Amino acid sequence: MRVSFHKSDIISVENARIEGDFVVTSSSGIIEDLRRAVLNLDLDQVRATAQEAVRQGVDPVEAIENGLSKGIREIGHKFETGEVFLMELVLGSEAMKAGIEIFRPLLSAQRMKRQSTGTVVIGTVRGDIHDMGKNLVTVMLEAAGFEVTDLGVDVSPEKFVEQVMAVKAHIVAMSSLLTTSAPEQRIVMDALEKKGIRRSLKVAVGGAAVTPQLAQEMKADGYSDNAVDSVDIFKKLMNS
Ligand code: B12
Repeated sequence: MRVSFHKSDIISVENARIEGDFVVTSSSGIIEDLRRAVLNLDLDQVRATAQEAVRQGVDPVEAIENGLSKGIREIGHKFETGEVFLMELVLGSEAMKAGIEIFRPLLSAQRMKRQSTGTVVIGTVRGDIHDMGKNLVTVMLEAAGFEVTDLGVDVSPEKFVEQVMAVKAHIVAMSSLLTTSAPEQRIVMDALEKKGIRRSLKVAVGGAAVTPQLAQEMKADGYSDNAVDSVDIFKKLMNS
């Protein structure tokens, strides 16, 4: 929502900007500040803005998806075009993590109120160490009541299969951000097939290296390009 006031009417407004003669305040202002703070690689600013967002009661999911995540993706784009280097990528991800840590208690609090929705084993596939998207999906699933075993990053197909069997998972979820690691998802599915358990569970894939087409080709049961939709998709998978 965007609301404008004439400058003369304003005594004090949180989260407002001057545009010409008007002061514009919007609930998305602080979210935009979060995006910018990540983009500026400014850890302190990210923390301060995230704390302010919590204080103002901004939806943590929106703040993460439309603020922090947008910032880090823009850095990724700049990395791709050679405008920034690996160091900036690292610093940007540190800034994003710092922000997520501030919102995490709010997301975890939602989890306390719910009953178990299903059991999920999640991990980033072998050869890939990107974990922020996976962590976000994990936090969101937990907040929605799923019991999640997070295997971390660089997870071998054997480890996926072992854990799926150990916790009798309903869904196995794999994240991949590198084009070189995306084929690993298929390898895990083949390993599940070999063990005879592929049909008794659902497979969800995601991460920047996965497209809807790729997910379809590898016969995954679910795909999403964001943590919010992932929850709906996982709930649907539980009922299918
Ligand atoms: C941050 C980052 C890093 C950080 C990772 C820190 C960390 N702890 O994760 C660091 C600096 C370590 C890093 C390293 C590298 N990176 Co990097 N990195 C990124 C960057 C900028 C952002 C990734 C991110 O965190 N996004 C924010 C999160 C929230 O979004 P997300 O991961 O997409 O996740 C969302 C959805 O995809 C979905 N989702 C994710 N997983 C799953 C799983 C399931 C089951 C579901 C349903 C949904 C889902 O929900 C999430 C939440 O909304 C991307 C650029 C990009 N556009 O993705 C490059 C990028 C992925 N990296 C890239 C590269 C090349 C590398 C390096 C090889 C660089 C190097 N020369 O060393 C190394 C790889 C090391 C390795 N072996 O893995 C390339 C990959 C290119 C390619 N096509 O393969 C990218 C695309 C940058 C680019 N444009 O060139 N990287």
